Amino acid sequence: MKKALIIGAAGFVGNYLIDHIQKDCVWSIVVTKMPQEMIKRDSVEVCDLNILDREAVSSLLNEKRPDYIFHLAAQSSVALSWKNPGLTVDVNVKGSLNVLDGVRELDYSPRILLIGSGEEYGHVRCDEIPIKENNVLRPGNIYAATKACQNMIGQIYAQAYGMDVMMVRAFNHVGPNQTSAFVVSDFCRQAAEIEKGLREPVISVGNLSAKRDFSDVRDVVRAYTALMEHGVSGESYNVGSGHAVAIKDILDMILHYANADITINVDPARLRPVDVPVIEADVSKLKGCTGWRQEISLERTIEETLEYWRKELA
Ligand code: A2R
Repeated sequence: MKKALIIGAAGFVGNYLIDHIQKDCVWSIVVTKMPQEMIKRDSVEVCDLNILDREAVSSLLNEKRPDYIFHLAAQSSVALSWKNPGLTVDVNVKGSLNVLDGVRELDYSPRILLIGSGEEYGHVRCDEIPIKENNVLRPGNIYAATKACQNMIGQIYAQAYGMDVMMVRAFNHVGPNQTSAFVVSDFCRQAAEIEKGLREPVISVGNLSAKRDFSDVRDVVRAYTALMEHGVSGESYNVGSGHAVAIKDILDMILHYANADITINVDPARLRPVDVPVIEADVSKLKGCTGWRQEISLERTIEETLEYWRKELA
């Protein structure tokens, strides 16, 4: 039986990846979390690991000897990356390097999937949409720059050391259980709070014209396991829906499902220092390589995320 190691499994995506592997893959699962985090799952071995601790990364890899490594651990917030660029560089670049170096020292070659971001493409020109994997990278924020760097280092390790490393660029993924630091979850939470009378019937928003490529986190983790089985070493793969949707349209969907009359307030504090107008993935490489298809509509994701917040607030 193959053994999968998920590094950074206590976050939003990790939980869904565990669910999916348990349901659809015949693999044993070892996961890591930060010491202060909690993971309680049946049939899953849970270990503490800070990827900035190089020795700890090596000893965990030597002890567990996984076949597949999903590297999810990251400082994943664009907003925090402006406030704390040093931490973001440390975790997303140095931490990933620690994982790659730990793997390089092993006496066998596990498959590694490095999780990057659609944000790496940054300031994309109109004629470059939908964005292919070989597009020029022009990162527009610190988080994006660190993920672009992780991708480049992953490619170099695959070429220089013959390591079995693949990279994904995941576009915006959303779903129940996501923190309200991310736009869809934030709006759903605000709508659920309004329904419960916990706030004035006004949703505070940032830049509504930005277009992003949203997909359901459950579709995203299916793409990750499909790539683990069928992806080609040294390659990067976009993971997304292939359709950019304006934040305004997302908001309209949420207002449609909300059981309250809600007005919109543009809050200057929510506008990012630099915003990238349109990001949309070309996912033909992922589809061609794995046969993966999107299964969950944005409407369903939004309805379920709103329902999640209703339950959280109950
Ligand atoms: O920051 P925390 O305490 O929430 O922990 C996060 C963890 N993490 C670390 N793990 C090990 N060593 C570190 N030095 C370290 N710093 C942070 O990685 C969290 O539990 C996990 C990442 O989960 P989320 O922030 O919820 O990200 P999400 O949405 O699950 O995204 C997974 C991957 C990331 O690489 C994103 O950049 C990418 O997908 O979009």
